[in-house]
Order: sequence, then C-alpha cells, then structure tokens
Amino acid sequence: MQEFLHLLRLEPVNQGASTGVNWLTCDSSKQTTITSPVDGGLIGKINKAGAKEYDQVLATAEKAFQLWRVMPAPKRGEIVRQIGNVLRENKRSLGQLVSYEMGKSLQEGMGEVQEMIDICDFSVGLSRQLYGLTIASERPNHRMMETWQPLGIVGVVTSFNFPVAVWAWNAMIAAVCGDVVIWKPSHKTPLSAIATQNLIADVLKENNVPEGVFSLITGDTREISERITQDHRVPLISATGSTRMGKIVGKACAERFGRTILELGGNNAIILSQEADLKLALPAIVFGAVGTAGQRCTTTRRLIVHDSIYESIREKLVTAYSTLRIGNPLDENNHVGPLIDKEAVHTMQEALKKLKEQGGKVVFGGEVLSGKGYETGTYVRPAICEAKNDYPIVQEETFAPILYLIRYKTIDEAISYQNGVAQGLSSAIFTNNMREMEQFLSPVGSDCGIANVNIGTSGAEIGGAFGGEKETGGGHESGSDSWKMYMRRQTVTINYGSTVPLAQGIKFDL
Ligand code: UN1
Repeated sequence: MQEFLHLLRLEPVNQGASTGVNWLTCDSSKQTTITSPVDGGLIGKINKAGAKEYDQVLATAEKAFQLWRVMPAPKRGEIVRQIGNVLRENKRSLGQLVSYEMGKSLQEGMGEVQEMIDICDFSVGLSRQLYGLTIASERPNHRMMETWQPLGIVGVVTSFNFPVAVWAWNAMIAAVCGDVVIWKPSHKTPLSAIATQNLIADVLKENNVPEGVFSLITGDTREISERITQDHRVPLISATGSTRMGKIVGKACAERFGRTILELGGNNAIILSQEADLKLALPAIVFGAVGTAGQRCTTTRRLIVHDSIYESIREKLVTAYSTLRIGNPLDENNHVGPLIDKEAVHTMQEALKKLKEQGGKVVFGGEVLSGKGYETGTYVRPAICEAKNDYPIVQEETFAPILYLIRYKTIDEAISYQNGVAQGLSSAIFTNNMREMEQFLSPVGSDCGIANVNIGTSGAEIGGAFGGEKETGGGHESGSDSWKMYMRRQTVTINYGSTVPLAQGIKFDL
C-alpha cells in the first residue's frame, strides 16, 4: 500500500457517507472500486451511499444549520483556520493522493491543496468582513440597511479534475457565511474527498462542531445527485462539471426556485499577437494546453495566432511539445500524466478523427502511448492541430490536450474568434501593444469571466471570483464578493420616529 494512503487513513473499504466525524455504514453490496489512471493500481473500495444515507445526511445537516447559523462568524472562521492548518500539515500526502487518483502532476496535486489552504486563509479574514450597506431612506427618522443572513444547506457537486480544491472554494466560504455543506464528489475521484473528510474530522472533533456542518456523500447519480438537486431543503447547489450536467442541474433547481452556482465547460483561447513577447507566451501556451493533461476547465484549447508569425509559432510549439516528458505524474521529472480513464482517451481520439473529417490537420502528437509505463492505455501525446474556429469540433470542449491553431489577420477578427464559441470561461491575449490590450479588455473585447493579459488562461488565483459566462453557467465562486451567493440578502428598514410615514408620498389617514 502507498504510504500516503496510510497517512490519510484510507481503508481498503471505505464508507460513502459522513456527517462530519461519523461515517455512516453503507450497504456493502453496492461497492465501487477505485483504481489509479497512473498505473492501474487499486486505491480503495467504497460502499456507496443510497437513499437511506441521503436522508440521514440531510436530516443531520438541517439540525446542524440551526446551531451553526447562530455561532458568531469569526468563531466559524476559527474552525476554518484550523482546517487550513491541517491541510498545511498534510499537503504532501493529499497532493500525492490527488495526483495518484486523478493523474495530474504531483506539483499540480500539491498546488491544488495550496489553493485549499489559500481559500481557508481568505475565508478566515472574510469571517470578520461579512458586511452590508446602509442606504439613505426617503422617509424621516428611518434607517435602511442591507444585512446578510446564512442561507442553509449548500450542496457542492465537484468534478474529477479538481477533486478537492473546488469543494474548498465553496465549502470554506459557505461555512464562514453560516451555511452547512453537503459534498458530492466526482464518482471518478471519491477517495481524495474521503481523505479530505478524514483530515477535517479531527478539527471538527476537537472543537465539538455539530455533526452535519460538513457532510460528504458519494453514490450513484440517480440516488444522490438527482435527489440533492431536487431537494427544496437545499437552497443552493454549486456544481462544477460539463455543460450537459449543468443543464440538468440548472433545470432541476430552477423548477423549485433553488439557487445555483454553475461552473461548466470552457473553450478558452489565447490570442497571440505579432507584438507578443514570445519568451512569456510560449511557456504559458504550453502549460495552458498540456497542464493537467488538458483536463482543466481553464485549459487553453485554441491559439489564435497572427498570420505573420503563424508558421514560426507552429514550428516552435512542435519543438516545445517534442521535449515534453509524459509518464507517471508522481515522478516530478514528468510534465504530463495520464487522462482520467480510457473513455477520455477514446473521446480524444474521436475528436481528432472528427477534426480531420471537418478539414483540420493534426501537426503533432495525438497518439495513445503504449509500452513500458503506459500499460494502462490512459497516456496520450498532447496534440497540436490546425483548424478553423467554426469547425463543429473546435466549438466543443474536448477534455483532453488538444490545441487548435487558428490564423487571424486583424485584432477585430481575433476577438471575434475568441468570442465565437458557446462557452465563456477564460481568455488571454499576449501583446505589448496597449491598444490591442485595451480593446481586448473593453466592452467589445473578451466576453469571458476571466480575461488575462500576458499570462495564460489557466491557474486563476483564489482571490478573484471564479466563473464564466454563456454556457459556462454564469456562476461565481471563490474570492471577491462571491460570498454573497452563499447568503440571504435582507433589506431592513427601521422607523425610530413617532409617526408612520409611507414611502412614495402615499397618504393613508385613519
Ligand atoms: C477547473 O478546471 O474546474 O484556473 C478549475 C485554474 C484553477 C481552477 C480550474 N485555479 O486553472
């Protein structure tokens, strides 16, 4: 057994539901086995939760909310501070597990845990800054203000590519806001979630945090995801994943007037101007396209290159891609690990096939690797392709390392390609020309939730609000004032006078 599994207290068979410290005993006849995309090794088994455990988790969360919402926010922040410390202490082992279960490089696995630590720090500060406004009233002797109240139970549905960080961006903010959280991790990476729950359990126990403030539940989509999205006791669902999933979740929540934060597909582009500093641009493009093996929502999928430098950029990228080391992501010498599973490999191959049918060309890579170290069939060579922006396959998000090169002549044309997709998460321009930069950032520029200049499309910091427009779903999580989504806004008017004047000048004398 790998040492980190032991340090993280994962068992050969784990339970699929927890209300904080306590794990519920789930039906052992409904077991799932999790193997690593890295080497096919068995990581652990889970007894999946079902309807019975779901009801128990919900009932416990409802009770916990009654207590948690009246605890002063800075006291809730203190719990989050301690969670941050536990994550600091276990950064390496949790990073290793994320890397082993998901396949991202160890650097990125540990980087993901660092994002959790950072959002804990942010939330601790936030716990003393949940403030509202006072507003001028039109009536004499009246005070008007806006206060923010805890919302209730927040369902956090996370995806395999960030098995633990996405939970933290939501859960830590929600917790200081006075909400209780139910985490439904991806069925592809549930053990990283279970390990995280084990880590925070120590803090919850030491501080006598009521059971139900931080819960976790993993099981079949129909048993768990459908239930939680339809459950009127859960006023907010924050879901990260595909646009297809987002449509289902968004619709189910809207049906019951539930609130959603949806962080869905991206189809992110970098515009590479002829006035770009290539020393900055090239490493950023390569990391953006092949980091996490192309499985970030913020992965660079399209490179919109000025006509005058197009051929030389294509050659430079081919040279850079030839030096990429692909292999076991726990070996820090490697740049690129495996895709999450064989299905993802198949989807990538299909996308490359469609690209060729639609008139495009693969200029480098794309093949499935075999031989020593690649026995799992999950390793691929990142692909560089030539394409047009309007090819149907370019319009889609394929969760794999495929970079489409697209040629442009004018900056207006480049921006129209950048915006000419259904998704709207992240975007970037590399240029030293301030006119191009300002146009890219203007109302007629990028239409995405994230717009970067001289840095790539991925690697957003937690301090900003994270999310995107159009089919990316429109929700924002993490930093800035995203916390407002996790609270109930209340407009309050107090009359401290001795008459009751009505607003809008209405007279109503009795
Ligand atoms: C995701 O892929 O779901 O900006 C999120 C980034 C990370 C978040 C990616 N901080 O690349």
